[in-house]
Amino acid sequence: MTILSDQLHLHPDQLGAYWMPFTSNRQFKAAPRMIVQGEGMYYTDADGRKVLDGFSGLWCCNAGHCPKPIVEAIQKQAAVLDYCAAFQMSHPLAFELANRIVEIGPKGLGHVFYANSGSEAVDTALKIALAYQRVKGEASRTRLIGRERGYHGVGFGGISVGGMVANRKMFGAMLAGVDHLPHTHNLAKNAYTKGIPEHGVELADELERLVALHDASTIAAVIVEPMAGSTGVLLPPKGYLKRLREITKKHGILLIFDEVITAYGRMGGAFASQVFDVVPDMITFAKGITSGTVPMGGVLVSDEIHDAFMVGPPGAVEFFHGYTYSAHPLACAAGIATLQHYKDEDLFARGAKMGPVMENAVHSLKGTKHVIDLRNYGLVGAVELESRPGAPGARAFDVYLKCWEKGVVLRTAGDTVAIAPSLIVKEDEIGRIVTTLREAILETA
Ligand code: PXG
Repeated sequence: MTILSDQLHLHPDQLGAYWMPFTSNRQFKAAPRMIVQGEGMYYTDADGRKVLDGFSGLWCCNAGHCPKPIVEAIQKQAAVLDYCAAFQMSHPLAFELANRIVEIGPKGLGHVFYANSGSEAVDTALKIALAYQRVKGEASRTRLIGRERGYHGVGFGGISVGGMVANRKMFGAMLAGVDHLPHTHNLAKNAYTKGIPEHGVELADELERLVALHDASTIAAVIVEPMAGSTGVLLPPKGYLKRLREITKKHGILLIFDEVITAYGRMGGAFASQVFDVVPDMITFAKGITSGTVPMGGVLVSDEIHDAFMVGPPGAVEFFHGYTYSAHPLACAAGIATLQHYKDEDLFARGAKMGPVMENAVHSLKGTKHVIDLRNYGLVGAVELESRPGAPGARAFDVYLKCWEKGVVLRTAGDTVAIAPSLIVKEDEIGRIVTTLREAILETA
């Protein structure tokens, strides 16, 4: 059936062709939540209703929806250079954006390898890690270490090092030689912590146990999210990331921070690495680099790793990896305009300034029915609800649907409801998000 592009209300028969990702397709298609426009903090749905976006799209629209300078840069670029081959040739915007990313990143990470999503960025970083160990003459270092409850996208590399059972169990053996650190979520000790939890630094020492088991000479890299987002906003215990850095360094193991969510203002700075003062060997990014406007991802790589590849005959390809759309001109134009916009509007500082507002608002939910924990850092809040017996995630999803009906969109991870508004959010909007959430929780069985 042909659908007219200006048709807002689709017939149920028209909904079947699109198999939606990470979605309860039948639930959605019975009562679609169809968005037709975005502006600032708000979506407009197909009924013309304004919905407050409390989740920056999916942790990505850090500058809000359709910011004018970014929109204009994309429009302009589309008419000037639509595409240019990514291999053995390039265009100036790719270099300009790389320089800008390096400029705001941690010292010593001087190179950018582009991808088109967080998943591709993760697989790229894992491949760089393996190839680096090999070019350095340590080809026995083939193991990759992830963490339970980690999310690193949906490529085979990402699900292998990831630690979410639903994302792994259907897909066979995945990558060989992967092991996992324990997750750091500890309600018994850290419930209702404001900011960084006090207990759990010793969980980083589990890496020593894995080294003792496998031997350092077999381990290429460790990958963790500085703050695990998708599995329910799990913050690093005090001293944990520093300890991981010390242990990886001691054993010649690379440390990769997956900053797909935490980069570009979410934690109150350009990268969580800077906010937490721990410099890894590589950082993966995506989402906020273009404020969600055009797909883009990438890996920020240390000089040491990059330089190790720059050997051999000058005409040789140094790294056999890349995508047709690596450094796509539209994405680069969007990225440059986005970083400029963050700077012009001082949005990282604005996000940091709103952090205490988020903290107070989220922790005001203490004592509300079903609530068993409240967490926050930067412009992120999380409300963990007690699961219904035998139905994990169901209660939070009901709350999500009630919030949608009330005109606020959030996101669930299991029975945790996550809040992550754009960096442009105002105090009263944070207030409205939390008030709506409280009402929705109280109305939920
Ligand atoms: N790494 C991390 C840390 C992520 O959060 C990815 C990799 C994969 O990115 P792509 O662009 O391939 O999707 C992500 C993505 C949620 C949610 O509800 C989180 C993500 C995506 C969609 C929903 O928390 N993170």
